[in-house]
Amino acid sequence: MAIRREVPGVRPYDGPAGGWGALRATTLAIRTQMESVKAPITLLRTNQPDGFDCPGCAWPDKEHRSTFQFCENGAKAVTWEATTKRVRPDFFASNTVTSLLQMSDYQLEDMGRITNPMVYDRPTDTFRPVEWADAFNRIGEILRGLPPEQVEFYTSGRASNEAAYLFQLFAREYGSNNFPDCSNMCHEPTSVGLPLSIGIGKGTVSLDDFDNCELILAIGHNPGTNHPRMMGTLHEVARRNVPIIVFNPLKERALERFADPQNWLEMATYGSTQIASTYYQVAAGGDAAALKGIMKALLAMEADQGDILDKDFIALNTEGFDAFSKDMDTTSWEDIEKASGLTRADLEAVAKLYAKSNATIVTYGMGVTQHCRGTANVRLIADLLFLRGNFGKPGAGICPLRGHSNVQGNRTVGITEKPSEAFLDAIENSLGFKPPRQHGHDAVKAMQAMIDGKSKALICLGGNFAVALPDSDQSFPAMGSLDLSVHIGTKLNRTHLLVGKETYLFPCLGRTELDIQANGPQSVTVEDSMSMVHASAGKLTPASEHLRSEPSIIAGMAEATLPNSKVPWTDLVADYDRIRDLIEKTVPGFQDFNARIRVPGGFRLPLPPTERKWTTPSGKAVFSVFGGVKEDADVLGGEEVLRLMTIRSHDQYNTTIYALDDRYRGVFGRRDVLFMNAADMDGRGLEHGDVVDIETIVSNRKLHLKGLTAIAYDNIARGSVAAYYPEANVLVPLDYIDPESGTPSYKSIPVRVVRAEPG
Ligand SMILES: Nc1nc2c(c(=O)[nH]1)N[C@H]1C(S)=C(S)[C@@H](COP(=O)(O)OP(=O)(O)OC[C@H]3O[C@@H](n4cnc5c(=O)[nH]c(N)nc54)[C@H](O)[C@@H]3O)O[C@H]1N2
Ligand SMILES: Nc1nc2c(c(=O)[nH]1)N[C@H]1C(S)=C(S)[C@@H](COP(=O)(O)OP(=O)(O)OC[C@H]3O[C@@H](n4cnc5c(=O)[nH]c(N)nc54)[C@H](O)[C@@H]3O)O[C@H]1N2
Ligand SMILES: [Mo]
Repeated sequence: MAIRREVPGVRPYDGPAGGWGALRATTLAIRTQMESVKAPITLLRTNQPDGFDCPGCAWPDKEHRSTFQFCENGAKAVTWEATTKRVRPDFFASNTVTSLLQMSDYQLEDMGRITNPMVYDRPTDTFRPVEWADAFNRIGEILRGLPPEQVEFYTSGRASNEAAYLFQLFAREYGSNNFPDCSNMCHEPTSVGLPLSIGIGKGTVSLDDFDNCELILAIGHNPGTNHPRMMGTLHEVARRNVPIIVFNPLKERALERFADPQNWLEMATYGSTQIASTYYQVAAGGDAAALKGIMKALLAMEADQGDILDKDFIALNTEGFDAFSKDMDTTSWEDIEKASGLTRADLEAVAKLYAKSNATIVTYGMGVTQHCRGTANVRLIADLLFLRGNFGKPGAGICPLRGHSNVQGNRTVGITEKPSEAFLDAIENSLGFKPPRQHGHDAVKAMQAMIDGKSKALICLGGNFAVALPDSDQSFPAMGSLDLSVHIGTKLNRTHLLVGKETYLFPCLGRTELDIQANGPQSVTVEDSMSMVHASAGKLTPASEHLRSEPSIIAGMAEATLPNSKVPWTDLVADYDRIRDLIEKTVPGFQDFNARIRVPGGFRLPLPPTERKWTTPSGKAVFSVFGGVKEDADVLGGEEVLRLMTIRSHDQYNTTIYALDDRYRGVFGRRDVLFMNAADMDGRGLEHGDVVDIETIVSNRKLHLKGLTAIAYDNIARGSVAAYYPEANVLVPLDYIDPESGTPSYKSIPVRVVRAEPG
């Protein structure tokens, strides 16, 4: 191979993931954000029985044990919130919003925690401090003047159960079911697809299942960065010699080799453990084809030798098998190979291993869900598991890796634009107001309504709404057309700065901070990826005396908006036990809620599939029919078309950028790169380090991103390219979504890549 030219900030990373590099990175995160005396104590309280839940990810902790689980990205999440840096009113006074908008989200958040409630002042183009009560009153006045269906209530998945529950009460008593939430951009295909297949939109495995599994298929997720505590689990599984088969267009280092910082021997010897037994670089968007290939091979083995499928399970528990297997018959190997980028032999080999395993877990993430057929993809995973009865037995099941630390809980307690009648009835009976029955907007629909001028106000419980959504060129201006925007947050981001006619910034307490209300210190609760609900109580002194808790801010707005409210807002905020009592009354599964969260580790919500009970309309688990192998129309298959995946670096938490490195992928100090396979570069006359322009080819609008540096990346599948989120969101069309779930196809955007025009 020709020697590649040097590209600044790009060099191969040869080590394992984890190990000493992770310890070094943690030290750096602490040094740049916190006083080093306070930091270790804070970190030791993460995920302890009486401490706070790590805001980093939704992977559970075994019994919330009392030893500190080292986790580099958990430490970054905690120190980022517990930072000593502050953004005070004098800062806002001396910086116009127009000037702040020139800064990146990284620079904005790195300035620290917001200390005071602020209101936008148009004549000076600055934010100025405002009294809480004045702000609430004005918001109430505006909301009372708007039709409720023109108001959007956004929830980011970090919000606690208590805050989310109050937020939906406020919106529903006001009269809106508009609940765009980050889950709509994330695991909505799980929330929509799994109920159709198994009766509930949640994963079915527990941590114990990982001790008993005989095979793991890991599809479309990057745990070394995004679910770092899962690496401890995978490390143990790999050391039991259990095969872990990975499907991912990118070779992610942590899935190849990982050194567990908890393992002193590995650390002392600079050793590491191989994680993936086999790594298949499936094409972006090719998972449906790959899954169908594995199942087609399995059905062929059954026809040949019998005893491959769990026929009792299929007969007793499922329906739809015949239509499903006919669909496998009519799907050709040629189509499967072309769409998946894998060979028939590869997929037959996986089928053989799968047939040998008595207990299989499939784990999956955004690589599966953020596609035009994300829901159908998720259902294929359930189908695969049905074939060998991998539900309701130890060591087996489905494991969606949730995103935000409480995104699953938010859904459980009522953040949904399509509430069930039963839930609305329970609200009506317990609270005495009539919630609206008409379904509302999800995230994409909310933004579309804002673009069309049909929605006039947006209230955000956390998050970075406009930046996280697709098509920034349309989404950003839509924010400016609002009559009212309100942001409850901890740090400044660009969505906050896209001011409407009136805009409020409400700084809130974070997870790590002490929350004292009328009846004393409060705790909140969260639900992890495995449906365990447990308490979280912050201990640190709040970043400023002016901060309020999320429940208290929501109650303040609600009281000011709804003078005749039936909800006892002040009482509820005085003691969060009372909010939990209401949750218990209105949401199934929370019996003795307050008693059960006082037990360390909390409790598990009911998961009927673990007992082979299927709460589908027919009472059976349901096979799906995918039809074909492609996720979108044929026109998109031309030779020059590449599939763009928008991904997270190792130094970011969604739109929060902690630093500019992506250590395991060998990118340092920059994010303006496009990962490309060398053969795809050759085919376009491109060289490593060339500056390129990218154009999306599925939109009526011209979506362009100019000036990324293309890097020849040996670890990416041919035909797939990758760039960082959120910089690449300008390329994602707002209407290029999975019609079943509404989730944008962030991971498979058909694009053309050309050398940048000089000048
Ligand atoms: N440190 C950190 N932790 C996080 C987050 C964070 O940003 N930073 N975000 C949180 C949130 S909200 C979420 S949702 C999760 C996200 O966690 P993940 O699900 O891991 O999300 P991503 O990093 O977006 O992408 C995952 C992987 O999908 C692969 N991929 C892309 N397209 C395809 C495809 O078509 N097929 C297959 N098989 N693979 C594909 C990419 O190569 C990448 O390795 O993490 C949560 N935890
Ligand atoms: N192109 C592309 N786009 C994507 C994705 C992708 O993979 N590719 N992923 C999508 C996914 S999976 C998700 S989940 C969304 C994420 O979308 P969001 O949830 O909207 O985004 P975040 O970046 O997590 O929000 C960060 C902000 O949350 C606020 N915050 C932090 N802590 C707290 C707190 O304790 N309380 C409150 N109230 N606020 C707090 C801070 O002000 C911070 O600026 O993005 C989606 N967008
Ligand atoms: Mo997410």
